[in-house]
Amino acid sequence: MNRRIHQALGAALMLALSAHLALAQTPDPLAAASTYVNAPHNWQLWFPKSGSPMQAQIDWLMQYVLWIMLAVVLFVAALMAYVFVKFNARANPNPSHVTHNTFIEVVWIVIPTILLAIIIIPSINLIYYEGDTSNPYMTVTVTGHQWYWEYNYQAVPGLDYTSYMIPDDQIDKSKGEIRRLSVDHPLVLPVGEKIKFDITSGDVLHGFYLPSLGVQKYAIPGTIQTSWTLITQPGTYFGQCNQICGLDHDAMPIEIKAVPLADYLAWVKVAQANYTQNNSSPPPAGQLADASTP
Ligand SMILES: [Cu+2]
Repeated sequence: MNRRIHQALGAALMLALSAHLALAQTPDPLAAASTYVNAPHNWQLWFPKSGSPMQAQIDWLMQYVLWIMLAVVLFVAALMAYVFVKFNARANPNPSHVTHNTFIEVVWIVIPTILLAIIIIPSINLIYYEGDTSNPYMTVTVTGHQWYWEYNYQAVPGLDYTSYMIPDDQIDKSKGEIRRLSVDHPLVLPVGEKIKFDITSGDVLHGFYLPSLGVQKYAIPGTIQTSWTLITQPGTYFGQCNQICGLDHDAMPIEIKAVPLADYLAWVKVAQANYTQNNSSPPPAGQLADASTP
């Protein structure tokens, strides 16, 4: 008897507790994005830590070419040092009159050709990889304005909002905001999905530049440039407008909150209520991906 009462009491307590928790926790769909912050830091060298396969490949190619270049520079510097020491007028007063050496001439054509070939093959592969915007999960139209960004989620009716830098005197460091980088409404994207960007401008040239994701495209009035990304890890990523676009060019950073797909879909519902003018019910989750692309 006692045991039954205990069980019933325990069950009632658990029920009350879970109901209380459900009420107390209004889950923030963007919470996962604050677990990892990919931001530039003072005295940074090399590229930022890559957040997408494209940036990982760009970083790899940069270092691959860099080491080849270093080897060439060291080899040429050593040859020149050898010539300066061995064949200067004092050390070698009677110079040789040889003007041709077929073997050396073949070598200095063939070796640079091989070097160029081993650089150009991964370069062209990467160019094609960067240009392949086919079959995205979703497409966002990015429009540069003087001086803010506008994001339009093509597959979510009415989801179109602007993103302004938070002014220096309103930065709240306790919320993890970063001066000159954090914005009022970040671009929210799902991780692990291919995202296409249609990049354009409403006024002058801007640049949509996301260093840690390997995206850099000019935003040009009257035309659309495309790029894409696939963010591998939930987190906050930053970019900048990198075309001198006028007085407040420095005040149009890009902030991306990358979250798991389920959180992204939850955010879309919140965003539709807040960022769109028509508060109609959101489409089913399956329709949030591009319907237009095959
Ligand atoms: Cu700009």
